[in-house]
Amino acid sequence: MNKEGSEQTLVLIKPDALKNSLTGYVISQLSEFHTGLHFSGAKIVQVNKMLATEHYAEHKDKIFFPSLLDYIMGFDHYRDEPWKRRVIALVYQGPDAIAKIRNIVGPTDPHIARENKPGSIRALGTKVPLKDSAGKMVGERMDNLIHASAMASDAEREIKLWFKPSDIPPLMQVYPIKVSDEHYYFKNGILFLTYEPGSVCLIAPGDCVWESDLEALRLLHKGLASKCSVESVAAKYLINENR
Ligand code: 3AN
Repeated sequence: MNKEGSEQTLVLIKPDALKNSLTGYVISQLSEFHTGLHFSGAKIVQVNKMLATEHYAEHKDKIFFPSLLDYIMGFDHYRDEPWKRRVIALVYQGPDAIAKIRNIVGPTDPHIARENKPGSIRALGTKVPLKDSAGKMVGERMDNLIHASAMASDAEREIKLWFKPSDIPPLMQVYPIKVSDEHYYFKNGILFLTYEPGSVCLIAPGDCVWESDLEALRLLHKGLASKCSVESVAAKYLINENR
């Protein structure tokens, strides 16, 4: 929460919403007129497996997890059009942003949304049967058009996963930032302080980064335990990078 008592929340307009041309509708439902909130970040993201896995980490043991990754990566809705596989990631900001947006978004399950919260965005979603290799139904996946952070700790984790500080205007930044005085390179899940052939430079000296990311990288590079994984820091620096 910032000085004016406002908070930020992450919204993802997912591939099923894009495919059904619901982007304008969703943004209109969440407009300042309806919510009193403001955009503080926006980007079009082709979601890779690392980002999808980190975003849905809490569901990694669920039966629907592999299917959930395919869904957010756009494989299901744009099977033959890989260039259309994207989500729109947005940060909304203002008093009670998390609760206000969740209220308009509605319940996770689109059938329950239709029953209990008609008019909510997810009431327009659907459920997809999941089958095993023998064709037996083993569960369902909820294609519910939109993701919205559920609570403050989720919002912080998710915004820091999808956005760098420089993606958000300085006067709207809520979470502490720090200037790095080190290089951090990343290759095959390993961090390096100096360039390794084939590695990607995530952070260079002078870059403004989330303070919590910098603390995590310092610990992880020393082989110590950290609150978050190296992938959860690296994922945002690899967004839309073609490697
Ligand atoms: P929400 O998106 O409402 O915060 P989460 O975080 O529990 O709900 O779930 C993330 C996503 O995982 C949902 N949007 C939905 O697509 C999928 N999901 C959650 N629970 C289930 C479930 N029981 N069966 C199938 N898919 C689910």
